[in-house]
Amino acid sequence: MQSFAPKGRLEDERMLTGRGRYVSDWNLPGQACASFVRADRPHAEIVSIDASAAVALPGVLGVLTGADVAAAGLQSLPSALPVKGRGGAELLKPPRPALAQKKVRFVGEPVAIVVAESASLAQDAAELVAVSYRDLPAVADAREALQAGAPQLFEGVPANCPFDFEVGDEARTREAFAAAARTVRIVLDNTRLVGNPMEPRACVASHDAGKDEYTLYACTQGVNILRGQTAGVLGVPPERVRIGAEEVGGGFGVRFNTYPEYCASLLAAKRFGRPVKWVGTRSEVFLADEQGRDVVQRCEAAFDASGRLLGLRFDFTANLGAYLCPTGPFVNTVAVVNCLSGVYDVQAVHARIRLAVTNTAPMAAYRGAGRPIMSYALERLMDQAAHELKLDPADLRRKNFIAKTKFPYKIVNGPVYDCGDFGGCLDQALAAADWRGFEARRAESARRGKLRGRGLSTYIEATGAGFLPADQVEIRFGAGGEVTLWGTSHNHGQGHETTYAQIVSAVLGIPMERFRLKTGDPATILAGNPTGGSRSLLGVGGVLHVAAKEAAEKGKALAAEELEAAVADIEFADGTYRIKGTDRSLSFDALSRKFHRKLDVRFETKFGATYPNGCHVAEVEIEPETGAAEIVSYVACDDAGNIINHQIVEGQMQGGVTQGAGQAFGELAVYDRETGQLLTGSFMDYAMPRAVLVNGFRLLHHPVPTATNPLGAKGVGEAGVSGSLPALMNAVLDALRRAGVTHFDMPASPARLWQAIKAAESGNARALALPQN
Ligand code: MCN
Repeated sequence: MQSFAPKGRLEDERMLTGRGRYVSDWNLPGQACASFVRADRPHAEIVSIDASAAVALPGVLGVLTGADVAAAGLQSLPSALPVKGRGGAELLKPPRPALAQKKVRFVGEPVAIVVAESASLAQDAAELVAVSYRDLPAVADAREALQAGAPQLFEGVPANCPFDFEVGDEARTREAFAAAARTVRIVLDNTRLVGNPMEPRACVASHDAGKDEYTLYACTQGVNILRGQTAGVLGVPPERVRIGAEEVGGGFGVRFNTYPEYCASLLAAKRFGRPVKWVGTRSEVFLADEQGRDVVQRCEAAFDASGRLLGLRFDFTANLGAYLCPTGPFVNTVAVVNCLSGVYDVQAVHARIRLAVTNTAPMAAYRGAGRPIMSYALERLMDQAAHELKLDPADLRRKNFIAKTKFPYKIVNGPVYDCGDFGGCLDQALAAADWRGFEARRAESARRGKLRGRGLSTYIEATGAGFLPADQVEIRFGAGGEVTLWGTSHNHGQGHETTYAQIVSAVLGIPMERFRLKTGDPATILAGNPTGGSRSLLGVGGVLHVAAKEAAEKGKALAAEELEAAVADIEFADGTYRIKGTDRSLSFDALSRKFHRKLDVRFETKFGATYPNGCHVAEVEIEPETGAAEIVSYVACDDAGNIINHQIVEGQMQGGVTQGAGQAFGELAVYDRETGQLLTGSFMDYAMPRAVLVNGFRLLHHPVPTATNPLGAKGVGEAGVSGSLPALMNAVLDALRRAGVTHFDMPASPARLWQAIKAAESGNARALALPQN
């Protein structure tokens, strides 16, 4: 496909000159402001709420609590899972009210909404709301929550386990392990993270009493899921909820679902007859945004004597927090096992995943949404196996890859990989990383007193499925030659404005500068998926590509008239209609200006899953005296199929790898075992990654175009995380092994690395890892 890649991104000028309108920039006439009273303890009965002092403050419109939510008939926030668990059991769905009713279950849970003339007044008034509690014992750790005698969060969720999930072939896996020459086992802590988009959550909620219609401007990854979920909570048909959004300052998965604060703000707008604006703080991001990961992973592999993989077995415990988010159960089950056996040709595979509720913030998707759980398990296990079997980690992987000739390849639990060349990707990455020269570099680092380690990962992940059945787009042509693209997956950093324009421009020949993208305008409602699962390009971009061709086809008759020829004699290529065999032509651009709006198209279809994959090779250096670690080389060779915009793809890969590095080297959300308080509730205690963390970045491409969408593209938005997390931690452990450490869990912060090295010196080789039983 011909492509017109611009310099930079179309959206950059607007962003860089401060013309982006974020949710907190949005204001409605007559709006009031909200502040939330939040639980200050992890588990308690609410004895009473006294809002009289708050309400008495001049300028306070009122205070709503869980009782008001119940009286107004609001429904529980939703949660769903399209599969059954062990023994055919359904997901147990404990209710989650927009404001706490009877009990609070995590620190930060919204208990009351206070509405006042200004934000500061609302905050002052919130501090005057007196909530009296009767404390209950709390549990923050998922494994402890599942143990007998643990504090129980919900009557309807026995043993704190709302779902027990399994996939694969248990009997065949048991046989494979029984027949194995060697087995390898590790237990890993896939740590808890806070998403932390740049823009804290915010909303402007209003209610039109005449039409009984709600409007919500909110930080969102796409309006349709938010609209459906919010309408469900309000108990009205989706048509009565309008969702709007322009700029959204990052999503990372935690801006996908509706939130209690949005629903409570809409209720308050209706109750007080005024628009209500709420702008959250960074502290509220830490306490009450959906969080990510927090899975304990028991992983086992069985091999024959030559290192051929015979079977894989996984047993995971996932911490879902105090309530089930709409996507929490899905992300921690189905999304984890979409690539259950990774890039390996093995069918004797079984996985069990137990979900647990605990007194912590609810969990949902975080960049990778389940896939980094699986890639981390598999790729740490493969490096561990190479170490124990005394094989080269690259050779072990190559020996077990699904061969290029075996696609389409169905994995044991059903998903079908469309295409790939895992060996080719590996070879390209190894060559760029100078795999063979590593021992010399290790020796050179040692001369400088540094521990050098190398880690590999050959990941695969699923992109593209999407929750909703179709993606609808619209292309509108204006009189001045401007083109407006309409879609449903929201652009919150991924550069959609640029790449979508590129795709349509390539078909119709209209310069990209004349394109605009609209995704969050309540005036135009299209069916389709939000941004998630790295599917916007192949899902929405793919449909736009077809829609652009439809527009060209639609214009053929008009072009024939203009050129005074028969339609059958008109051909279209590179944005131009031509009478076959002549030099008489007319550009689509000229035609669309003349007949503006007549060539508009609305088109819908859906393109399905495809599997980006790649090989990442990391080298790290650790200073044993301080524990300071540095990534000294990073090579990522990825198969993203055809690439539409290299600059954006490289940005996405860098972002994903850096996000993996954040988890590997510093980020960690810690709840205190005794008090249930979030100990890492600010950037003073929670180590966000910085750009300097990732050095010597080299990005390579090994495209194997997919036939599952017309662009031949695979997703890239999350791939960097799936590849980097295991590669980096494999490199860290490889370095630590030189100091006698045998097991180590994230994060590889200086303090933890130093402690692990010191503990190994005293004979404890696995002091900073979970017990391996
Ligand atoms: N692209 C391309 N060629 C390809 C694949 C993609 O040119 N073969 C381009 C696309 O056109 C798009 C970008 O790369 O501009 C990412 O595309 P895609 O892989 O389809 O992913 P999405 O756009 O659906 O983004 C979702 C993904 C997810 S799920 C999370 S989480 C995430 C991420 O993207 N959150 C982000 N990247 C983020 N980047 C920023 N800046 N902020 C976030 O919140």
